[in-house]
Parts: sequence; C-alpha cells; structure tokens
Amino acid sequence: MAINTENSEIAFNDAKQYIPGGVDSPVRAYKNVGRTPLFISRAKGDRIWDIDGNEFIDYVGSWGPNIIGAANDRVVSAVSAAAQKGLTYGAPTIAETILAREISEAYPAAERVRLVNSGTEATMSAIRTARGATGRDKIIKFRGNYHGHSDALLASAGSGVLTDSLPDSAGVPANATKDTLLADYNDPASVEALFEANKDEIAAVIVEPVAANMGVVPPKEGFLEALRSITKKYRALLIFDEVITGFRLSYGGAAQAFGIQPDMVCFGKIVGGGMPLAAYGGKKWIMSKVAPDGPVYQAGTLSGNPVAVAAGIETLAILKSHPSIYERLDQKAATIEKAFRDKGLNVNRAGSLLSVFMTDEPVTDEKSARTSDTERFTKYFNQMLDNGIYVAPSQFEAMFVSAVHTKEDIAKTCDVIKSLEL
Ligand code: HOZ
Repeated sequence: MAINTENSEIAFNDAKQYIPGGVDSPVRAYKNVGRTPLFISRAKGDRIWDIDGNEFIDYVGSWGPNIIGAANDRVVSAVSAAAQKGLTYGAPTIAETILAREISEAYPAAERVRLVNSGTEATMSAIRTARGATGRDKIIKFRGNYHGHSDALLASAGSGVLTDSLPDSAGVPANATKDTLLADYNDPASVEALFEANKDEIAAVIVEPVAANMGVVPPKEGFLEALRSITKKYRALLIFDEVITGFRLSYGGAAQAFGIQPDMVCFGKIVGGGMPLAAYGGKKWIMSKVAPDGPVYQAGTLSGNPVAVAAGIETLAILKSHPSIYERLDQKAATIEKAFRDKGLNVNRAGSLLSVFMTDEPVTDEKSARTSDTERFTKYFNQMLDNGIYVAPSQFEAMFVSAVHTKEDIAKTCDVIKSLEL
C-alpha cells in the first residue's frame, strides 16, 4: 500500500513557489519516478524520516557521505564543539593540516592536498591544475562518468543529466567543452585512439575508478591498469575522481582497492563527514603549481571551514580505528546483491555500492546502462519506498550500504526485494 505523503505534497507545492522545481538538486525532485519527493524531517544512524512520519531504512545516505550512518554522535559532538568556537574564519587553522595529513597518509598519490567545498569544485580545480602543470588544454573524460557540474565536465555526464535524459546542459558554451574528449568506459582502445589523434595535447584523463553515476559500473579487469600505462606513455596525468569511492571502497579508496595510484585525486562526500567539504590533491610537483606556490588560481572564503573540517577529521578517525568496517560493508552489500540475483535481477556491485539494472544486458558502460527499462525501475522504486526501503529515485544512481545497517535491516531489505512484483 502506498505510504501517506500528504505533508510532503504540501511542502513540495510551497517549495516550487520559490525554488526551481522545488529542489536544490534535480534528482531529488522524483520527476523520473512520477511521485512527490519526500521532505525529510530527520535522519539518525540507519534510518531516515519524512515530514509525514514515515520511517525508512536509508540506502541513500545523503548520496554517499553517511558511511557511518546519519548524525553519528561523535561527529555531531565534534561539529558542535567546532561551531562553538566560530563558524568560519577565512584564515588557516591547525585542523586543516590534520585533515590534509590524514588524507595524504591514506592516499599516497595525494602528497599535497587542497580543501574545497564540493566535489564539483574539487574536480574543476584538479582539471585546471592538470592543465597548468602539463601546459596542455585537452582532457579525456568517459561517457556516463559524472564529475560535478562545472562547464568543461558537463559533456556526456551521467547522474542527474542522464536521469532526466538531457543531452547535455544548456548554458554550457560549445567552447567550454571543445577540449573535453569523450572515451568509452571500460574501453582502453577508445582512450588510446584519442591520444593518437591528439598527440602532446592531452593534459589528463579523469575517471571514476568505479563509475557510480550511470548506476554502479565496476572497471573491467585491466581497465584501470591500462589507463595508468596509457597516460604514462603519452605523458598525461591520471586523475581518479574518488568523490564517491574515496574512503568507501577501502580507507585508501579505489586506488588501494585496485592497487593503482593515479597522479591526482578528488574527494568529496565521506571526507567531509556530512558537511560541505571536498578536496583535491596530487603529487607534490603537480600541486606546487597551485597558488600561492604556483600560477594556477583557486580560492574560497569557506575553504577549510572549521566546522566541516571537524566533521571530516572525526569521520576519518572512526573509519581508521575500525578497519573491519570495510569487510562487513562488503558482506552486507553481498547479501543484498544475492537477494537481487535470486529475484532474477541484474545487479552490479563494488564493495558497499550497488545498482540493480532493469535490463538483461551486462552493464559495462553508458551505452549498456541506457538499455535499462526506466519504467520498470519506477515500479521497483515505488515498491521499495512503500515498503520502508529508501533508495535513490533514479536508475542511474547508487545504493549505499553503511556501517550501521543491522542484520535486521539487511534481512528486511532482502524480504522486500523477494516480494517485488515487477
Ligand atoms: N546526482 C547527485 C548524486 N550523484 C545527487 C546529489 C543530490 O541531489 O544531493
């Protein structure tokens, strides 16, 4: 039976009077799944509640940050303590060095780290730095990989653009993407061909080491290795966008999980512990090009914000002191994966990230992801939601398992999957 969403409906109508589409980020509008978005009143641990009092097991986890659940007590205390001392200074703090050192120690390629406010800022700044460091303008990105909404990276972007079937964004001048070359995910030959056709012109390849914005698409065996060797061969930089995978696939992200170190990396989500914080980093020689050491400009009033930094430090401390979290996340996600398979559904998984695809084709790239039957996905989504399981309202987003999902949560989720009528 459909849950009561009367209050959310009123709130949505009000929001639409002042906010485009009633939301501050498009996928939240539930446009593609044909129902009113749930307006949230609170979230704690493994649960989230809407303003009608409906309670859900939360597998969105704020789209990734909540790996240790929502509003972890230790993180909230750290945030409150920092807030008492001032919300923002616009001046350096010792805490920023502590967080940068922690990131650097977890991730060998991040010899120097700059803290910013969002994943979009991190990827945009990493690209600028890569161009500044190499003196080359062109970059390669993969169709269906999403790296935030900066102009140069909104070409064949996944995530919300894919969800709403937009070709690309209006308002992005052709000139802004003219140096963005597109390759196919999991297809090293398409990358090599671009390098051959653009000799000495390509600054960097940016990739989600596990794609998670066209649904979850793991790299095929050898794909990341090939990117590493092709970029070396053509003296270009390899940038891992670990906004989703960083501190999730392992403490050292996808780089550690797959044993490949890039030249540069972008973080977001978990690194900010639920606060607006992200980071980009790279080898010392590359990051030395960033102002004030070098000529690549990037700045921000709220960069290294003390409250956000406190949340990041505490979240990473919790993850680091509980290394078994990653194995348990894997087991829980594997149990859900099995439930989908037993139901005859097509599922991709990498650690605690999963996506069920409404297609019989193996999903390995954007083209195959697009074969999904989105109407069938809508049926799936509505039945999950109406049975208390909160998942992303899009075929092209991930399901996030957290450290605080209990055995009972997983069992209930599997029961709901078993009962689906698609
Ligand atoms: N498409 C974004 C995640 N990949 C959505 C983020 C949000 O709406 O908060």
